[in-house]
Amino acid sequence: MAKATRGFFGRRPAARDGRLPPGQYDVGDDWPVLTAEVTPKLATAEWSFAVEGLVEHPSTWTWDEIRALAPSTYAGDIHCVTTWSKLGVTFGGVSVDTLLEAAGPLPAATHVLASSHTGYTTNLPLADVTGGRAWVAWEFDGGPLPVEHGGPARLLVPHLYFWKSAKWVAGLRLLDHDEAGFWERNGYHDRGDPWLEQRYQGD
Ligand SMILES: Nc1nc2c(c(=O)[nH]1)N[C@H]1C(S)=C(S)[C@@H](COP(=O)(O)O)O[C@H]1N2
Ligand SMILES: [Mo]
Repeated sequence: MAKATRGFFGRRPAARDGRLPPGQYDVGDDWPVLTAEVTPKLATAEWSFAVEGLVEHPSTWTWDEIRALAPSTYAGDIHCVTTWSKLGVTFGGVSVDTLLEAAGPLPAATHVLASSHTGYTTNLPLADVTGGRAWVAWEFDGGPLPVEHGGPARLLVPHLYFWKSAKWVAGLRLLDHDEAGFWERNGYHDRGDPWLEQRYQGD
């Protein structure tokens, strides 16, 4: 028996998808739901989005007003700190840049505190929600964003762990300091970069 064939039929480890950050696995078609509070049933007529705090023009958009803004889409991946990633998804909505352009951040603004209509909060450096890297999203893969995933609309900051993407988002408050949100007060990292595995405070 030729020695050279040995191992040819053996199992090779599957190549790891380069889109997966360290410690993450691909959920495929599943989309786990992670919600700390009771899922709210928000009619679009009750929904609004506000940009306030350190801005020149505090601004609020109704559902119809925000949907009339220039549309923007994200096509890529999302990563939850509980180690699942979902690859090759598409979200539609408006770029946070468009909303901040209208409100006019003051030079002192360095951070934002995002809040939900349910009271959930999460903090981010202002630089992480500007430069085409953050959205208020109401479409997923061409359909309306399901309510359990934050519909009518959620924040989407896909380059950070998904807890930064507040579901049922109500607005952004611009601050001159970092202010911990819900999970951050409970031990999660202030920034949450999945490529640096910034899962917990101190990582
Ligand atoms: N309002 C609100 N937003 C939230 C959460 C939450 O509990 N409440 N969980 C966060 C976490 S930990 C994750 S991983 C994602 C989960 O979004 P999904 O349920 O659509 O997968 O939403 C984030 N946004
Ligand atoms: Mo999460």
